[in-house]
Amino acid sequence: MPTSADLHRRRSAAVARGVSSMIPSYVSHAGGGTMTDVDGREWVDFAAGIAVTNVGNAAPRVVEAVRRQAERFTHTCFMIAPYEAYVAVCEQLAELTRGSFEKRSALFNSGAEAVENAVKIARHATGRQAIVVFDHAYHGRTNLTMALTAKVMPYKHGFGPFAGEIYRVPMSYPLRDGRSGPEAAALAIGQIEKHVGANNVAAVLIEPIQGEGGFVVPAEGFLPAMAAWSREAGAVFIADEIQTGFCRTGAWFASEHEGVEPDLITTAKGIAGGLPLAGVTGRAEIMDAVHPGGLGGTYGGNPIACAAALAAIDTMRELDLAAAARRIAEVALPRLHDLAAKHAEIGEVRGRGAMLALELVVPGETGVSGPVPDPAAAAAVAKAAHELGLLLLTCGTYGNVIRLLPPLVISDDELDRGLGLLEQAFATR
Ligand code: PLZ
Repeated sequence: MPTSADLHRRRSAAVARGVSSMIPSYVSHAGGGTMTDVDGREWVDFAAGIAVTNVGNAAPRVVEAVRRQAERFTHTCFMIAPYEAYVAVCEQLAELTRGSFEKRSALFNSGAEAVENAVKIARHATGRQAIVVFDHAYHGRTNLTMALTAKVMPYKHGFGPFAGEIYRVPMSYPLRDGRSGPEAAALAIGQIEKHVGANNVAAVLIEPIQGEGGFVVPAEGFLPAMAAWSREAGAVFIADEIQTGFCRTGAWFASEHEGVEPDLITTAKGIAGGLPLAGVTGRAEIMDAVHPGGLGGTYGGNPIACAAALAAIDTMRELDLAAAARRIAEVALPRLHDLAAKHAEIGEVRGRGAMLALELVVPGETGVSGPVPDPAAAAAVAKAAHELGLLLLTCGTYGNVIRLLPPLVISDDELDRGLGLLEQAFATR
């Protein structure tokens, strides 16, 4: 097998520079809570491929389902010749998402594509154009979703012009705005009414816990207030659960924690154990407002990806991975709080279930938007972690947040090892 160094040389001559990788090691195999590189080194996985392999990498049921489906047929295009697995995934999405109303789903390939389609559907159903998004939001890298995404570097820099009729309002960010949920919602709503007008809003689009933007958990009451305002305004309330979905936060979907029933929800990542699949699910009258043939794509709801999703969902049910995510929080949070007590640069420990974060700041310094972010410290901790064999990601508008996203099937021993490496990374960086 070629070494990582060999592969890196080949890569430099063949792969575009714009596509970068966090670590210089190439993967050989992965499963449970670990990944092994081609040089034979084992890593503890606190990344899960950015919240994708919730059921673990190469999860046995997923592997078997993929193999079986690949042997029967690999592709027909659902718009040409339909098949059961697509229908079954849509049935599962209706069952697993909140709300006792009639639901419909459509399947796509990536998170960004799901978000684009949710926007298309909301605009079509309401006959309105304006889309409200939030500070620190991340919704993808396609042209429309770049416009919906807040952060310029690296996502938007030099890639404009961007799509129109997108309006950004402040997000509830307890560490930085000090506002209660209802206060933060009042501020956002005031701006929408002033700058957009309630009657022009097609959709309010929000991540119930922001992912790339910094694992920002809005203050209690913010999401319900935004959902209620949306309903009142006749706008579609869309929860982007692409990163938070499929048991990640200790529930099937993060909007459940505050009893919010989104009109539409976008899913991807964890849905199919690593195969590319995404969905838009929601109220039948909104979804079905679109004319036949108005939604689609060559690969959307590919049969192998759908088979993988059904197996992944089975696994989540049978192993009760929502409970596993809550248990990861129970084990990790005390350790993270202890770490924060030792390292003054940890300004906040936050998150839900197996979506946990440490926000790093300059101790004792406050700027216009709260504690001064320390992205250099986050980068140094991540680098030290990588040297120690821990796959650890950063995130945040300011790049100063360390995030923990282990596969939900990580063993107690692997979790303990990973947390130990994180502690060591803080001590040695
Ligand atoms: N919505 C909430 O988290 C993807 C992006 C990583 P795609 N997040 C990881 C990167 O740098 O590209 C994401 C998300 C939320 C939408 C998306 C987009 O999903 O499957 O990457 O298109």
